[in-house]
Amino acid sequence: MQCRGAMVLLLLGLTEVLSAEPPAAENLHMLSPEEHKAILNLGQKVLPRDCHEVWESSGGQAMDGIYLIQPADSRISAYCSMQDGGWTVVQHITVNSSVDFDRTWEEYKRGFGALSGNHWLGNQYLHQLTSGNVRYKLGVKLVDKDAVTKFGEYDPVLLEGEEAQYRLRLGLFQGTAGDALTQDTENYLHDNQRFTTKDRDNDNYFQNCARLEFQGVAGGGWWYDACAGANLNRRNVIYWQKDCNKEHLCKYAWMMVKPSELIKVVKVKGECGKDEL
Ligand SMILES: *[C@@H]1O[C@H](CO)[C@@H](O)[C@H](O)[C@H]1NC(C)=O
Ligand SMILES: [Ca+2]
Repeated sequence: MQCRGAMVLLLLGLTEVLSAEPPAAENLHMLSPEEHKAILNLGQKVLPRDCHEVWESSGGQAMDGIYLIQPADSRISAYCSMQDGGWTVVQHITVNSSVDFDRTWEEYKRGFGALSGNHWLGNQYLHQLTSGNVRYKLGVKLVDKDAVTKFGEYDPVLLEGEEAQYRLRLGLFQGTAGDALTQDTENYLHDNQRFTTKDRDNDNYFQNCARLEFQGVAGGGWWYDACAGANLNRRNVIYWQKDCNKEHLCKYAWMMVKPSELIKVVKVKGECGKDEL
């Protein structure tokens, strides 16, 4: 029995070498085996950079679902929402779902949850997506308990690297939702804040905002100020200023990115380039 098992493993190993399978996605922990088989571009050798590229190369015909992408060095799988030019989903939450958003720095870095459902794609990958030569924008979609949908976008968006504690940099807002990240009537500003988790306090409050509880549930990781005018990672209340809060309940939220229609302006030495961020 043991011997046969070893033989099968050996053969499997050999097949892998012969067919030169591309390396697996880095975030296999966010996929069940069934979901892994259901990846829509499994086996594609040269991977698209993001979901927008999938959409573009399919002539706008690609279906919603899980795709392999390669934003920079990392091969990952991500959920693609194909309406409106192909968004790469970086966060999805259903209020009171069983996925716990009260996670560590390392979990927020590499992602958690299930890609086809509630999840955080990972700060490292959001950084890779937004820090290249392509200018990205951030989309936020909110659905309240009466199924009224609001939308907002920030153009551009940049997530700085881990050495900068994944600081968030946002541009101009437009949308049907309020702007809860660069403007806040409660004087909390999320733009330009570093990321905070229960085990890494980078916020502007004397305690750790990610540890503050509401009805026994901690806030989860976020770009806290001191603390929040918006927080989409508190599992029991989706919070977005006046659009979603404990009086006006929301059921779902999504955060997603796609390339901007505008060109990224990169500062060039000796030229009079303007760094828009
Ligand atoms: C989520 O659960 C809390 C606590 O049980 C409840 O008060 C709240 O209404 C729920 N939220 C929604 C949108 O159903
Ligand atoms: Ca603090």
